[in-house]
Amino acid sequence: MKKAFITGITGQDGAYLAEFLLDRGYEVHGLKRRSSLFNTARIDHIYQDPHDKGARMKLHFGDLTDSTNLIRLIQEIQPDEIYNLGAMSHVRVSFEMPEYVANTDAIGTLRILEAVRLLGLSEKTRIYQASTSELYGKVQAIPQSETTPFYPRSPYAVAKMYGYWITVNYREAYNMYACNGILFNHESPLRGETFVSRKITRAVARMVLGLQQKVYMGNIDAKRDWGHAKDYIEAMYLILQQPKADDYVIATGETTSVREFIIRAFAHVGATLVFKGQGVNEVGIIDSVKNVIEGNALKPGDEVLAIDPRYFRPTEVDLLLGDPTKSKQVLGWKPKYDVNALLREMVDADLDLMRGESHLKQGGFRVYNFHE
Ligand code: NDP
Ligand code: GDR
Repeated sequence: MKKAFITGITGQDGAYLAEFLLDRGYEVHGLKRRSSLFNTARIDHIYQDPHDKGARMKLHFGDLTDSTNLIRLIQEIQPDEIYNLGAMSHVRVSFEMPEYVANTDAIGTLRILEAVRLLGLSEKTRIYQASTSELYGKVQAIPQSETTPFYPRSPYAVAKMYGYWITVNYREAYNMYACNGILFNHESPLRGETFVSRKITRAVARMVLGLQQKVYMGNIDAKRDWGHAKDYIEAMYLILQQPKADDYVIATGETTSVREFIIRAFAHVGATLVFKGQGVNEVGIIDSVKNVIEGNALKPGDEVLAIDPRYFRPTEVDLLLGDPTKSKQVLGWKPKYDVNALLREMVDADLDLMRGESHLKQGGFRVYNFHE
C-alpha cells in the first residue's frame, strides 16, 4: 500500500486530494494545525476513526514552521509521496504578515526537502511542491508557460518563488524526485470564502435568499485563468507518477475578468447586472430579473455591488493565462470543467448552503455575515 503525506490537508486542495488518494488505495497521512476550534470541516466526510484497525487516513498535529515536528512525522510515516500544499495562501493577507508567509511558504518547503534528505529517504520519497501562477506576477508574456520568466508581485509570490527554486535545486543537487506544479487559480465549492470566486458566489446566493444586500469588491478588472480544484489535484497526482521529475504548468488556457465572473454568477440566478460609474465610484446594479429561482429577493434597481479600496493590493497581478501544452502532452492531463461549469457549480452549492441559514433566520435565529 502506498503512503502519502499531505501538508495542508484541511485546505481546499488537500481535501480533494486526500479523497482522491484514498479512492486509489493509498494510506493518507495529513498534517493538521492545532486550533481552538475544529478545523477539519472539509475532510469530515472522509474521516476514519483511528481506533478502527483498517483506517487508512491519519491526521497528525504539526506545522510547517516546526522542523523537528516535520522530521519526526516523516520518519514515522516513511511516505512514498509528499504533497506540500500547506501555505498561508492569501495574496492580499501576505502583505500584512510577510515574515510569517516567508517562514511557512518558503522555509516550510525547505524543511520538507531537508527532512527527506536527512532521513535518507531521497530515493524513496517523491515530493510535490504547490507552486503557483503568482510567480509570473507582472506580465512578461501571454500565455504563460514553464519557460516564461517570473516577476513575483507579493510577499506570498516571493515566498513561493523560493519554494519553487529550492525544489528545483534539491532535485538537481541531490537527485531527488521533487517537482513543481505551477497551478493557475483553481476554485470549487470548498474554496475559502475570502478568495474572489467564492466571495462572489456566496454573496450572490445570500442576495437571492435575502440574507445580504450588497458585496464590496476590489479590482474587478483583474483577469484570471480559473479551473476546478477537482481537475487540478489529479494533475498533482500525475506529476508524481512520471518516470522523471519535472515542473508543469496546470491551467485551462482561458482567461476571464473578475467583472465577467460576477456578471455570469448573477446571470446564473436569472439576474442581469450592469455597471455604472467609474473607478472607486463604480457600482453594480440589477437591471432585470427572471425569477428562475424560487423566492429570488433580487429586484431591478438594487445596488448590489460597490468598490472598496481596502481590497486593492499594493502591487497587483493584472492578467494570468496559462499554456498547459506540456501537461497535456506529457501527463495526458485535460480539465473537465471550464469557468462556466465551475461558477454554476459554486453558485448552486452556495445556494444549498445558504438555504440552511435562511431557515435559521426564518426560525428567529440571528445569522452573521463577515465582510473580509
Ligand atoms: P488553502 O488556503 O485552502 O489551504 C491551505 C492549507 O495550508 C490549510 O490546510 C492550512 O491549514 C494549511 N496551513 C497554513 N499555514 C500552515 C502552517 N504554518 N503549517 C501547516 N499548515 C498550514 O489553499 P489551497 O488548498 O487553495 O491551496 C493549496 C496550495 O496550493 C497552497 O500552497 C497554495 O498556496 C497553492 N496554490 C493554490 C492555488 C489555488 O488557486 N487554490 C493556485 C496555485 C497554488 P488551516 O486549515 O489550519 O488554515
Ligand atoms: P489570487 O486569488 O490573488 O489570484 O490568488 P484571489 O481570488 O484572492 O484574487 C483574484 C483576483 O481578484 C481580485 N479581486 C479580489 N480578490 C479578493 N480576494 N477579494 C476581493 O474582494 C477582490 N476584488 C477583486 C484580486 O485583486 C485578484 O486580482 C489565488 C490564491 O489561491 C493563491 O494561493 C494562488 O497561488 C493563486 O490564486 C494562483
